[in-house]
Amino acid sequence: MKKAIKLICGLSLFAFLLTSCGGDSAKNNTLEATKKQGFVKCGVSQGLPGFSNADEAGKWTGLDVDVCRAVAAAVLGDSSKVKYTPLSAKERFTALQAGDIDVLSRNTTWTLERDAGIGLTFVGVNFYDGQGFMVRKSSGITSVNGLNNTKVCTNTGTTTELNMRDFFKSKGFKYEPVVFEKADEVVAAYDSGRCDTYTTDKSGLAAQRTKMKNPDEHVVLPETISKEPLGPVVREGDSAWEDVVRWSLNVMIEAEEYGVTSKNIDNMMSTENPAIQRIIGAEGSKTGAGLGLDNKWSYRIIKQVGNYGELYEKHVGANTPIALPRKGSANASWRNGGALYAPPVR
Ligand SMILES: N[C@@H](CCC(=O)N[C@@H](CS)C(=O)NCC(=O)O)C(=O)O
Repeated sequence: MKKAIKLICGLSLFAFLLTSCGGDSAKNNTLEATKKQGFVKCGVSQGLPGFSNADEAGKWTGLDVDVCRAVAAAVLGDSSKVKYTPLSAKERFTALQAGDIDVLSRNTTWTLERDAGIGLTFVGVNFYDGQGFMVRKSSGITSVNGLNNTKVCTNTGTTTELNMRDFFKSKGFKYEPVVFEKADEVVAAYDSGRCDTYTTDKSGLAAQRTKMKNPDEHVVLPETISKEPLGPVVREGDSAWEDVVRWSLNVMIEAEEYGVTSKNIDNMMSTENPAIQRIIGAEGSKTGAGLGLDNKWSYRIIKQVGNYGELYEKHVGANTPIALPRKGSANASWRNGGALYAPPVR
């Protein structure tokens, strides 16, 4: 009798596992689900120029947007096959956990707790950043050491909020946090004078400054108080999808390192250099097999989206309103003294 009960329990547990796994198959096999649905479900910000921002016609552009475009080019053959979901900082992780999006590419800092503690996985870094403070020039503040007894505007659900606490505590400074969920509310509050300072990632400060009434009236203080490696995130436990997103990013970084651009890739098809042959998916290269893709996945990314350097210049480089200097920063290639370093495509 006991044996029979055990058997029944065992069988029903097995059946339960089968059905519950089956029910979640779209979330566990995102690559196949994406091929079927025909678009990449991409979580972006609610509007951060240079990173993820929609124009009046609803067209999304930016360095973070291009990660999703690259995945779409690799998996679906067309970088435009992306459905964008704008998310606040607070909403972003639950949207990914719930399967509302399959890639979160939204100025998100890679931290231990986020990577190891909430069922998510960071696949790399597409922008090395750090937290800073903006003040009105008229305040006369020229360093973070002048921030005692200030009102500080920032976003909730961010590393910014946590670093802000650590910073003021470590300095022994008094401050009053003024916190909002939506970034536009933070900008509006600071711009209208409700706060003495606005703190976020330095890239975010440069981007949000473009939305202010008089951008020239503000200055970003020189100090950087934290490390904010920003990168794309996927759900934990779906390694096929994780690999596709990771290598879509890596190949854009490698392409720059080997001088392959969206403009010259077609002329490079006859190259004799084996490393370049692999990066561009030239005849005989087999990089797609392990990813569950064809061997032209990387060609399409570089041709349709571009290499990392092209994207950087287009979205946040010196000739854009964001104007984030790359030279001398961690975002320079490791060959030029930066931290940008992709594992080899081979
Ligand atoms: N990198 C930080 C901060 C990210 C963050 O949400 N920053 C705000 C301020 S720049 C933002 O993205 N705003 C744009 C938006 O919410 O649309 C994090 O991952 O927590």
